[in-house]
Amino acid sequence: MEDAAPQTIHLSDYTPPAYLVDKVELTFRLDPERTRVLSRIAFRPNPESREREFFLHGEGLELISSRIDGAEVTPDLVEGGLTCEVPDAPFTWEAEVEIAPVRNTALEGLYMSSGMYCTQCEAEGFRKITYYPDRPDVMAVFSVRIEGDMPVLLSNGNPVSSGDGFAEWHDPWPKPAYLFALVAGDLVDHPGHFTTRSGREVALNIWVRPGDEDKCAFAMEALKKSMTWDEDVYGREYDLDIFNIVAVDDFNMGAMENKGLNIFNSSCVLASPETSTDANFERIEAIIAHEYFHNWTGNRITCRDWFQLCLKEGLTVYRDSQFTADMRSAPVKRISDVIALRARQFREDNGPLAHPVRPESFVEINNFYTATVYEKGAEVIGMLKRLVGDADYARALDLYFERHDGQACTIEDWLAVFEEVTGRDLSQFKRWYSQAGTPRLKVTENFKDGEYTLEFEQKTPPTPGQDQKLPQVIPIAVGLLGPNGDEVVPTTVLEMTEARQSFSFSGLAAEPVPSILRDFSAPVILERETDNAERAFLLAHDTDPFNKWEAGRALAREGLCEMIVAGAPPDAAYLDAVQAMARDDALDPAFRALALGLPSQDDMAQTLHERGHTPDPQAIWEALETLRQARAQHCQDLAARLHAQYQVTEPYRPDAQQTGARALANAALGLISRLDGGAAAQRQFDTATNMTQQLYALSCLLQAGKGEDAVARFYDQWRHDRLVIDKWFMMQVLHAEPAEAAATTERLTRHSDFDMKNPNRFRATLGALAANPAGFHHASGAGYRLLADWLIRLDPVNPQTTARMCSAFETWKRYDDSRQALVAAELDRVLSTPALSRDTTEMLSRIRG
Ligand code: 0A1
Ligand code: ZN
Repeated sequence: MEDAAPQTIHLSDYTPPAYLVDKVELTFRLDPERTRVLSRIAFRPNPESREREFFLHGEGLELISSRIDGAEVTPDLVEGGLTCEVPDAPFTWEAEVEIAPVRNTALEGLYMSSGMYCTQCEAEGFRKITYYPDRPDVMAVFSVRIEGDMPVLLSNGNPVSSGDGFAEWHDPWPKPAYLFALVAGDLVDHPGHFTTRSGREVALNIWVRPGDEDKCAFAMEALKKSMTWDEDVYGREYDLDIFNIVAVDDFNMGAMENKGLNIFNSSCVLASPETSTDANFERIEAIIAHEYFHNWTGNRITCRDWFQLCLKEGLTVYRDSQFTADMRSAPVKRISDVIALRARQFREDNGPLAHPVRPESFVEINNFYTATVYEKGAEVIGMLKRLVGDADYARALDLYFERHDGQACTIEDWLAVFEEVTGRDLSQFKRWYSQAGTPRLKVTENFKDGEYTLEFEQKTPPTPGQDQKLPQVIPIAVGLLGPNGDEVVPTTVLEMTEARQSFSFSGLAAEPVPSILRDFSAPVILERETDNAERAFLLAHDTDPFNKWEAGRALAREGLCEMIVAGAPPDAAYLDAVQAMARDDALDPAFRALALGLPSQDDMAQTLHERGHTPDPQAIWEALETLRQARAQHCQDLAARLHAQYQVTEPYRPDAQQTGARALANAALGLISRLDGGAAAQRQFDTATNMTQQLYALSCLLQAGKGEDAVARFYDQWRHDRLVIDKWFMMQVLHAEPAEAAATTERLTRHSDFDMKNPNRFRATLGALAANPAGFHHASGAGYRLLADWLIRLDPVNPQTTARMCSAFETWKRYDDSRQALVAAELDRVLSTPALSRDTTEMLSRIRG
């Protein structure tokens, strides 16, 4: 049945399900072209609902037969599913359907990847497997039988029995259909074991394609650390006898938390020093933890409806960031998270795709797995914890798990446990969930007779569908420094609730320097009149690592603005300050590497736009190049010293200490390569013993225009490794000069290894073009045209990945008239494509405005 006009779904229209499910039994007879799915489902009328229509979701299914209580029935096939007359009492529904996994290129439902069967059911993929009430508030116990001539047959829960060509699984924990999973293939196992603190013995397995088994050890250790951490910090134990992880090559997202059977994009699980960078290792550790933590925040307690997505995602991101902070360096994690938040979430929140952490309507839910739901959702939890304190946060979580285990919940349920534990009224705090847009926090200060006053004013700009914003609760962590750099007032959390509000500190001997929004205590844009002398002072003296880094970042940003807007030369204050910081061996190398980073091109475009300028992508790129060159000259001796001093001589470990040292040595190599024509980078490339060194050297060589030989050698060395070849595609596009970027990308799409059906490869190529702003926004419009061509090509194959890629265009209204006209024409061209998917249509219509 084909879709009619796409419907908008509203949170306010929620009604409970008409029927509940007690038990689901599924049998799969696997076949690439004709998989048979037999379902036997025990339904009963929901006493909480007066609705009596029996509707089951279903998409792309061929219905072979159906029965109610054993008697054949003929349901009405309707848009998106079927309806049927049913008894007014509990009954058993049985159906047999046929699907074709091998033709499923959208990678939702049951599909094939590199010869194996796998599933992706979140958010609404189960309806592509069989007819079912595919909504998260219908939770049921599943038993699954898989028949197929594959050596490994996996599903959720615990194994029941298996034999030649079949396996049976039973999951005792009621779950919504989006957590269903099935995997069948020729897989090998990297086994492990964990004993929970109450003594449950859990078999752990990471299943991969033969040949990848030597790349699982790191993920296995990360899994064990996650299991221990969740017991220690949240008191949460694992609840089955087995925990399986499977790596698949074709996957739209990073990974999926299916109950007892997590499915991972192979890029988020496979790791070895030779093929993975330190950043890859860190990401794998975080994603393993994230999916594992979902077992409680997402699976045992799930979402009532998809508007509540942040209930599981914001909380689980918050939990995985706490985990990473504990395993590695908390300041480095915080700074990295804020860099990512500003790059992705602030960009989203200040453009046409802005939406609340809990959206109020959607056309396609897959379009709402966003930085706002995930990352801002996590920030909101961090603010809540800061406001109520660690002890009450822990008590509220205990109550949440105790009260809501086995339920499908809402943000109201979540906030209620905090209100109950703390006695606070969180109705104003709740605006963080309903108001979109990044609040601007303006600060002015006054010092008189030993009293220092900070006056704050908050304003959130209008966002699509929300013109007026009310004041939000903003926790502002502040410390004060005396003129000699000593901290005279340690970190205090000011709780701002009004549109305008003042806070005073008395008994001060001299006018202090404020360190505001320490640890980035709220996701806001701070606006304060200050100067470079004060920024340099904070960079030197602030005891808060986040604000120390932030001061350096602000110095760089201001200097770049002057260069771009007024043609100023690189700022000497910045060059001196960054050198002093980089030279300071008492500071963590990872922190120094971060502080040597510069604002991205997109950051600068965002900043200039905020300040009323029309950003010129070419001018931004040139200013960054000039500043990098000036820094290289300014820090020439230091760079050579750091590159030598921070070489790691011990055997490779992807831990925080070695990662920090390699990051600083690589940052130094970046400086050196600006002056030596790539000689040092070539040496590092030739002698590298790990991917962190090799890939960084490659990027320096590309940057220096000396990459040709290294690019060819890299390909020859790694042509057999899909994940490394993704890096090869990406590097060439990311480092292409602005005028060349579209042509380079286009050339790579003609390479025999380019495969648009593989989301990783598509992102490594076309996604990298969008991540090369000067190239993508080149005045010729070639970047826009190329991306639009590929959106049109990919959409019928994989709407979800196409739709995600559309966000490349979300900033188009920042730019000049000529670029806007070019983008508008491309957006219209894609939008007018016949049979464009609901996913892509929604994204582009919102972006077009
Ligand atoms: N829940 C997963 C991410 C995920 C979301 C949607 C997907 O398909 C639309 C797939 C995976 C997580 O948060 O890790
Ligand atoms: Zn998640």
